[in-house]
Amino acid sequence: MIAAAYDVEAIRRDFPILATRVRGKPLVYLDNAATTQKPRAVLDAIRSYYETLNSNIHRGVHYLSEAATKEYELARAKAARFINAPDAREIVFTRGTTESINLVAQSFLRPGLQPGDEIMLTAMEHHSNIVPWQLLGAKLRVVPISDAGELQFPDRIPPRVRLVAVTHVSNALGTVNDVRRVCEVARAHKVPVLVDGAQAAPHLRIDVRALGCDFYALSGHKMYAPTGSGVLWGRLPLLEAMPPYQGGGEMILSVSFEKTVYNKVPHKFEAGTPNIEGVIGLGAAIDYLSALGLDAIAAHEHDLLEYATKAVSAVPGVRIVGTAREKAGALSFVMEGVHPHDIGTILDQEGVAIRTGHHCAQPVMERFGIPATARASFGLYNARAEVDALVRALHRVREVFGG
Ligand code: 7TS
Repeated sequence: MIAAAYDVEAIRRDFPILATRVRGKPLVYLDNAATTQKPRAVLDAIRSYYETLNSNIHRGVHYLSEAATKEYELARAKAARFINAPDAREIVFTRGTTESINLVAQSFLRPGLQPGDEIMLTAMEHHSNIVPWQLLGAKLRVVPISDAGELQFPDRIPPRVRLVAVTHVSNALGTVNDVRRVCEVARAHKVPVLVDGAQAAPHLRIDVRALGCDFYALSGHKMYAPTGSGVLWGRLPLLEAMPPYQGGGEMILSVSFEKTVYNKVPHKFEAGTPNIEGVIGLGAAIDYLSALGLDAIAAHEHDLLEYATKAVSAVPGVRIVGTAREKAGALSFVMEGVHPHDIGTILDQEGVAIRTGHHCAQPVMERFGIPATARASFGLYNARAEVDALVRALHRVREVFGG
């Protein structure tokens, strides 16, 4: 049985920071959608890189440079396997989802964009899947969501739409979107699809081939890897046809003042010295996730989310925001008569870390007619006892606010 083999207490010991005490109480870290903690395997990989391999990659003929290059490229192969990409050259290392989306906006969409062209996105996007398209001056066509927070994706795509940009999992609602269906509809209209996988990659097994998308963006730091590491996956012919995003070293084959020849994919998109230790750390995080198994992680987190949904809903005055049938990772809620920031502050006194605010998804707040929510978000190391601590702390909030 997968569930029996999933030993959350043993897993917790892999994460040194989880032993932290906050104001004399054990840390209950439920802000994983913002960033996840790092296992010792990732911390060790970074340290080992600096102690045994540190040098610049792709350019040296000496031992260290070759060894570091090998590790860096090994991480690319691991990332490709992790999302079932057909070819490791389709993995572009970026500093995260935000940069991945901006790269597609500037390099894929900007050339050839005509006045009146549209981008189709959804009412549950994070700002980083809205603003890069606005920077292009493109018209946004917004797919609505239901009161439960489910996507109401149409069967047809209007003729001026040049790209569909959709989040796989909503950071504010926890909704898991049926991205496969979105891609099917888009393909029938020959419109490419970019998937924002920032909140999906830590929780679900990602298979870009099965999804049928054209671009997939993710952030390392949300999947137990260092900050400043991330991936843009794109179909090879698309990447090959795209101009470089930034100019500099590494992305060229030859440079003269008359003519510069760009390097091949993916190096064409990795100008300058990259975040070598971040990428190597991402490789270690992928190993760690793969060893636990994405299906086992998903099953554990699903159990936790169901348990939390029941327990949090039972606190007087609490209303869950986002009640889609398919959810992962995040539980957003509001409490009658209490501002979410006050919930967050009182929870912090109890050692419970959650996020409060609009979660960089202001259109979602507008859709539900609220300024903000409190959000508990779960990771592979969270335990039911931590949900109990959250609920105890929420009762404390009620006491303080006289409920
Ligand atoms: N897309 C989604 C769906 C996200 O949740 C986030 C970050 C991003 C993109 C941007 O990722 P980055 O790594 O490039 O910053 N979301 C959150 C959050 O929910 N709380 O803090 C950051």
